[in-house]
Amino acid sequence: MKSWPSPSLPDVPGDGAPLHLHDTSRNAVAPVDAGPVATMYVCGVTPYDTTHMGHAATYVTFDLVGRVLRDAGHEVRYVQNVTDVDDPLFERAARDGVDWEELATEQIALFHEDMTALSVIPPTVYAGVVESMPEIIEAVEGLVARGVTYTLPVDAGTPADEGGDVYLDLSTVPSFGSVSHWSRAEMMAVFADRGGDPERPAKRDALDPLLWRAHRDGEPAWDSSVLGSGRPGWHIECTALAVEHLGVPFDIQGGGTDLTFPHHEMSQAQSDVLTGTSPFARFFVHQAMVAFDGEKMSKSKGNLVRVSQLRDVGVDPRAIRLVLLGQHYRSEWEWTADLLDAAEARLDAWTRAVSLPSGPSAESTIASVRSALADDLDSPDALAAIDRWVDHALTRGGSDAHAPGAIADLTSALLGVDPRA
Ligand code: 5CA
Ligand code: ZN
Repeated sequence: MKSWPSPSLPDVPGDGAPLHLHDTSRNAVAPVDAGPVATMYVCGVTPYDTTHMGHAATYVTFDLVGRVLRDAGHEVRYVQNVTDVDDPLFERAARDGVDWEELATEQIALFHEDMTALSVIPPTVYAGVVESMPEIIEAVEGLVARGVTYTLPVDAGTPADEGGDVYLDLSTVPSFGSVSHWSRAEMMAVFADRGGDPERPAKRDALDPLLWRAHRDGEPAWDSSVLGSGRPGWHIECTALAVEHLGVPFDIQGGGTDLTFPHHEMSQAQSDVLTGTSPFARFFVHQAMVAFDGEKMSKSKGNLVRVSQLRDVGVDPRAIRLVLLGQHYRSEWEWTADLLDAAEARLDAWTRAVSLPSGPSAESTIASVRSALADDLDSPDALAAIDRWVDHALTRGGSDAHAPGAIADLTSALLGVDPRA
């Protein structure tokens, strides 16, 4: 699938520091230690009600990861999916009386406009489910061939050998639980809300994930000679795309904390039995939830602030990006109008300072920004370092004629904000 245009990435003199990130599966901050090509998979949108500030926070966080890795000398191979086949998309299309494919197409275009406005570097591979169906079907068939699945009839009267719903048998996966480390009670508490079907009769384990859903009237379906007609479950989409486009284990699996369980736990479980290799990813990195009106911002609750709504009323997308960067990715926070006002004032000060003919030396600021970001993406600390240079430039001035341009290049390359007017 076509993605969006890349922002310009100026050179910053010297080398960035090696990136350290928090890994959910170890519950610790550790050096990423990637090879020359760092590999990252970030879970993409289900294309409806996009792009809200929670989505934007997630994609800006992993954009920052990519920028820091590039600055430290790595090439970045970045895969992102689009969940353009799944129940929530079909349900929204049915509710609104629109065609699901049209809804997806329109929302994907809006997401691209928002990502472009927010200066997010596009992924190397950007893949939807519809266009990736052969690889996804091959992954489900591979699991069936390994004998780790079982099939339930669509209704009790249909024999299972006429095609049915295929589940992964989690008892065949020794590593299950090693991403989230949640107790069974914790898993059961969220499973149904997060796309699972614990109540389905005859499942061997209530938590077994659906790999293939046999065709039902009114639902789109694809053909497989092994599985019959149907469509893939949610988690296998990301397993198949990561295995296909990165290979396992890859360096960083990203997404919001709402994906820790079941999505990333199941993605790894499926990959481990499919490939015979564990783990799925060396780091599982999770963006904390962004709230609005006192609750997690979510499509199902409808408490959304969309990037496009703010753009439509003339808000500078650089100010939106500065709001997002002003929060550490591992802290939950709530969107407010005051945060946007403060970010607009910050952007204005940065613009005035980088427009000066000279300023104080940029050298120590470059070093501070690099070390803040390498330390588990401390973007608030990086912004504070820029603020100190800006404050100095505006109040006391400086004699370095290269410094204003060097600071603008620094914020453009590492933070994705070009303050030049
Ligand atoms: N298509 C799946 C992933 S395979 C999905 O979760 N789509 S989504 O549209 O619901 O979310 C897209 C991304 O935004 C996911 O990484 C999700 O974890 C993240 N996200 C959703 N809501 C929030 C929020 N309130 N705060 C932070 N991140 C969020
Ligand atoms: Zn995913």
